[in-house]
Amino acid sequence: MTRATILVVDDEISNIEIINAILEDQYEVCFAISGAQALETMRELQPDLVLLDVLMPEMDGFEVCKRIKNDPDLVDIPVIFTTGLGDTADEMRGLSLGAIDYVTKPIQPAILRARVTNHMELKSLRDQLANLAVTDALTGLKNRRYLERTLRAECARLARDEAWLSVIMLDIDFFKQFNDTYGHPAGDRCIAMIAATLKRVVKRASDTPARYGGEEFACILPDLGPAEAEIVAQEIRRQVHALNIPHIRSQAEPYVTVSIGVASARCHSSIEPGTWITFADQELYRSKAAGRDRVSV
Ligand code: GH3
Ligand code: MG
Ligand code: MG
Ligand code: MG
Repeated sequence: MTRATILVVDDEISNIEIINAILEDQYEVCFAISGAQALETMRELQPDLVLLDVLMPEMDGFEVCKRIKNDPDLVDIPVIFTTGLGDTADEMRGLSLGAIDYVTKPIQPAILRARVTNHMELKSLRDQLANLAVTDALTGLKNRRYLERTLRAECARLARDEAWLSVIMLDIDFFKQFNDTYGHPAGDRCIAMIAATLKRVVKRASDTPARYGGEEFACILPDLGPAEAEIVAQEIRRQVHALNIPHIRSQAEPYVTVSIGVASARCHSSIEPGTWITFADQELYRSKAAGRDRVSV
């Protein structure tokens, strides 16, 4: 297991050294000596926890915390203030800004270690929960919730350069008959095998393959136009066919096949993210109507 990363922010090197000595045997400790450097390092490293000094020149810890809590990329990283300011009002202020804890200097090593351990456990549970909420249990693929969230984010990102975005929708052919013939557990195994095929083919880090619903899948393919997305879709279709999962009651082939619809457009702030799903669905319907086991773009 990789060790959790803690960012220590303090304008005094001696403080960083003290905290580092307390935590370095258990954690990956990195540091920043100003608020601006802290924000930059957080974006780069996405640490699991931040220990934040309050009194610093230029940008103080309260301001850094405010910015962290207003930044969607940083908001989930827990902040613990470590400060010489021992007053109740300061502590109240720190906690009201969204910090999860407040530790006063001089630091008691055992106390700091214990608090950090507790917060790390909570963070890990929170991460697991967040991951479960967007993961499909049968296939391990991302679920529809994640797909829709990612589609919105990608549309906004790609709209800045009016870049291409393609969405693939995929539905298993004659799957009701498959379940009727081979049973529901075999149907589940079939869904899992198709999901594995999808993961194999759709593998760029920027791609999002997902289970959209029961026996329907979708993929978000940033920066791909219609011709390139069609190649991906054909490869998925071909590889599913090549699994040679028997399906004697399929009216297309004696194997399990899939029909695919592809929607491609250059992103623009005036185009609703849902439009890609609607159009990919229409193309999917055309593939079904034309005989199944095919791709429409
Ligand atoms: P078509 O070729 O037109 O798609 O025909 P179809 O029979 O596949 O029709 P449809 O897509 O409407 O079928 C959905 C079927 O998929 C119905 C349902 O029993 C089955 N199904 C949906 N989710 C699951 C699942 O999680 N496991 C299993 N085994 N079957 C599922
Ligand atoms: Mg200071
Ligand atoms: Mg369906
Ligand atoms: Mg189907």
